[in-house]
Amino acid sequence: MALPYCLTVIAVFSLCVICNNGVEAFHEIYPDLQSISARTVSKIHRTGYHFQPHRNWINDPNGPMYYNGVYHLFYQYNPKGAVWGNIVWGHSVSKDLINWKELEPALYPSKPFDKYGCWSGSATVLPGKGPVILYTGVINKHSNEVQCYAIPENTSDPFLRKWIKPNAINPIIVAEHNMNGSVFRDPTTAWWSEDGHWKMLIGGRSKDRGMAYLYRSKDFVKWIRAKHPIHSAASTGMWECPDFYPVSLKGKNGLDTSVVGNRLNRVKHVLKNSLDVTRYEYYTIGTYFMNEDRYIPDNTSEDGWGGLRYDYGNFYASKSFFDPSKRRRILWSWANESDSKEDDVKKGWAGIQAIPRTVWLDSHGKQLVQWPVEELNSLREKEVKINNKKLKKGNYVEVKGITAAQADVEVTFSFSSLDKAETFDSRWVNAQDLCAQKGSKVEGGVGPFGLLTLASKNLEEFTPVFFRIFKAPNKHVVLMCSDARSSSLKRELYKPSFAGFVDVDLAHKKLSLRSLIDHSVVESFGAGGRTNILSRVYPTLAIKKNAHLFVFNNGTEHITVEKLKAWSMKSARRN
Ligand code: DQQ
Repeated sequence: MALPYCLTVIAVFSLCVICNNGVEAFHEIYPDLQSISARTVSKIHRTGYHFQPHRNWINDPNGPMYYNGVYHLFYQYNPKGAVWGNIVWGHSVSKDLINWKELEPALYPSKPFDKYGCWSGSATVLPGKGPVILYTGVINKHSNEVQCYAIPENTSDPFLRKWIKPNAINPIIVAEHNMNGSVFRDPTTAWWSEDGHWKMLIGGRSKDRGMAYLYRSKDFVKWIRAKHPIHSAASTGMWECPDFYPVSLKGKNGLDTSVVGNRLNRVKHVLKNSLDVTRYEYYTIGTYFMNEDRYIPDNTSEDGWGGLRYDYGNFYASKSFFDPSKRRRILWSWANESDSKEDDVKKGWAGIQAIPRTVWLDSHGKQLVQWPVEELNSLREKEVKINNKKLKKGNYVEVKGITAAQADVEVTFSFSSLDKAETFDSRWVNAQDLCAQKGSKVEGGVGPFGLLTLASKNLEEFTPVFFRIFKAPNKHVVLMCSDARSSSLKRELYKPSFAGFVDVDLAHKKLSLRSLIDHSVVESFGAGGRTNILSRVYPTLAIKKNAHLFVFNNGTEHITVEKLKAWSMKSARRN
């Protein structure tokens, strides 16, 4: 890591501990707002098909699982207000991952070991026994964390409504005297190891070194910590919500968390950490050495701030699970608001979940690929198409005939040459800075071209999602942006120019893009899900029927909209 960058990380890290009032627990705390519930829930920016509860605050997805034909999604939830606090495990169930039924909270503070909060955790389905939830209980005001165990009261209740926390065994894990118990949380789904143990990870930190502790158990109740963490990385700060799972080297099928196939060279492992310091996540792909209790990232996978990200936008505290009914691994994530706390209190709600994504290893084995679960397509209606439409520099073409505020659009762009690509400056290492410098209106060679989502009629407001192609000495560099800077006329909003580079083969001179547009969220998948960006935006004009969708090109090279399909999206049932 270059020295100035390293110093910035240390500075940000120290600052965060200070600005969190010494409580190293990340979420901003507004004691006065925690228990204020709005009388009415504002609908303007509420989503039509992204998951959110009927009111109040949510954050991390917890314990997603499929059990007896039902998908369960739990989530960190404040039942009393629209800011973080009073945290319980909200609970919703679904048959298709899209339409949900909201139930009573599954876990709420009720015991000395979780009196100050039931924080994040995971579910493991024990063969022949049923699901067990491991979660973090907070035992005092200083945010001291222990790990707790909960099981369904009645496994034959199809919705597993009630959960019990046996007194005799809880808490099942406490931090040892040489560990910092206020940075010790978020147990993963456990996996069964050939050496006769269940194993799972807990996120932590030692000084500013992020780490994932490994614990093992024969009976799921008595857990012993391995001598060393399964993995750690210097200067990354607290690792929240670690996730660890196998991916197949061939094909898109997901694998059960207990599959270990390194020896046969069929399986790689993924370790994801959510970095508390900056509130973004990164993952590595590597090898799990079961007997040594170690995970080592491949040398093609950067381990730290510059690492690969599931999503280069607003996407945090994600968690995956294996869905045995369709043999796929599914990824959930929290997308926070970007408006002010005061706005959230007025709205009466805050936080959504990204659309669940199927995740698999790319055929070259160096990165993951993600795509919205196929069930989402059941909400599509009213399809419109554009084929072979040429876009010259400065052309904006409206995609008419759909509800542009609640839509799904898939488009493939092509170009006949890359000769006009702008020269790439090797100092441009930060995609987000580059996107801020070269926004959608800044003329380029090949690109910027893409979609203008949630646009007002005269483009006073719009969120462009676009590509720009550069020429580096031995390759082309593709930048993908989802730029919120012009998304709203309202000023007091966080409007980042989110961006990521796309590792894609341009031999066919084509690039594809899919955007899920849903009132205050634009969730985009570049090049078939190789680079993804979720933006939260709050238009004031481009709302409901006044929202428009365009394709555009502001590069000198002509771009062809080879094939575009867009759909109005029905609303999901959520109660
Ligand atoms: N949110 C939870 C913690 C977790 C954090 C508390 C991540 O368990 O570390 O609501 O957003």
